[in-house]
Amino acid sequence: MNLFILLVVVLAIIAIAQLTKVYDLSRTLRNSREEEISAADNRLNANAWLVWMFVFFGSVIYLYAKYGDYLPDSASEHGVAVDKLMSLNIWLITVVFFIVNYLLFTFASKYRFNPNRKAKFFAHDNRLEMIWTLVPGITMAFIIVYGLITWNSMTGPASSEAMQIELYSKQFDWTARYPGENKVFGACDFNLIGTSNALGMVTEEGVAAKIAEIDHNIEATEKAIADGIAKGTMPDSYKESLEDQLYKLKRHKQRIMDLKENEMNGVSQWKAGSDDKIVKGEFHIPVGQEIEFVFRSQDVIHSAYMPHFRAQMNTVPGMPTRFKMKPTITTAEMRQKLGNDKFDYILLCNKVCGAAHFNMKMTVIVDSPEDYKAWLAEQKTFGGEPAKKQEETKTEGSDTTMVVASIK
Ligand SMILES: [Cu+2]
Repeated sequence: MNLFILLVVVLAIIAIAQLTKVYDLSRTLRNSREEEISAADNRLNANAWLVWMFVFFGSVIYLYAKYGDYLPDSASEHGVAVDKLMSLNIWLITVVFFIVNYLLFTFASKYRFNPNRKAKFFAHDNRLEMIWTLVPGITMAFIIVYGLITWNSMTGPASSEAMQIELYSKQFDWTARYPGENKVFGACDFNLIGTSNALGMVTEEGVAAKIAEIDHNIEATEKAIADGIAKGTMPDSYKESLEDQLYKLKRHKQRIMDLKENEMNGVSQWKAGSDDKIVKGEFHIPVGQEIEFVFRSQDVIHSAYMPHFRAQMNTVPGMPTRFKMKPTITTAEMRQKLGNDKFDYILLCNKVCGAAHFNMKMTVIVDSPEDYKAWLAEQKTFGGEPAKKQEETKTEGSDTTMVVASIK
């Protein structure tokens, strides 16, 4: 089918080229020059300009009417200001668009070639220069200042009442983390990232388990090298690659040994993590409560985009970013407002970050404070039951407990 369309297009181009040639030839036969255009042709072109102007304006108005309100009312407090700023800009652009295009098309039509008309010529006019410099200049300055004021109020520091939620991005999903009762996020470190610990949460058990895993690998690699040397059949290149692997394992272990246990608000960040709640697929936030999102990324730059709250922020590996907002409409209220009981707020990735970028999303549920509390209470903590876990680590083996003791 595609090939067929391509063929038709190519044939059409050839046909047009041939027709032009025939037209040129007929002019030569008639003894008229190419640049001599008849008054009838000029009239036709001038009218075509006007027809096209109406088609163009009509399509723009149609698109505005059809897609102008592509999002429902803002569901966050700052979003109202964003919408106001956006509407003002759209109005200005629309007015300028219609004036400029009206002049462009009507002048082209009205001032078509007329052998009896002579163009007025003047080299310079100070008043005109003033008008077309000052009017756009002042308008632009107004837009920029208004935009900056809105931006600053949106991105300023969160108030002391704000609760924090971490949104963690990686190819290709989102994870939300809530600090527990102590209101402190547990420490994270990329050296501890693994299949069962996607966020790289640092806890005593986590550190011990990772070191035990690395020790096991070091032992196996050392044994492979020793065996190879003993047998005398190991190629040099293979030995080198094993040694390289061994070096990397030891360096990884050292990095974990170097992790320092920091305190925050009087709570050890290694212990703070065990009551953190980690959720996937969907996360809840309470209506009317200021929320400060902290964004982190594991791999590449993603962008956390919540269109219904008019919120967007890049998530950058190695550099936490923030965004504060206060949701004002619960999911239930918005469903009622839109008459759509399947409606859900959404968190999307708005940066093309790889093959499954399109699928990187998470549902956001805005609850009443009571519902939110009930939901949060149901979520499991990272450490499960901390007391029980510590018991297990102690009975597992004395060497891992010793490693942790030596780091501390
Ligand atoms: Cu992404």
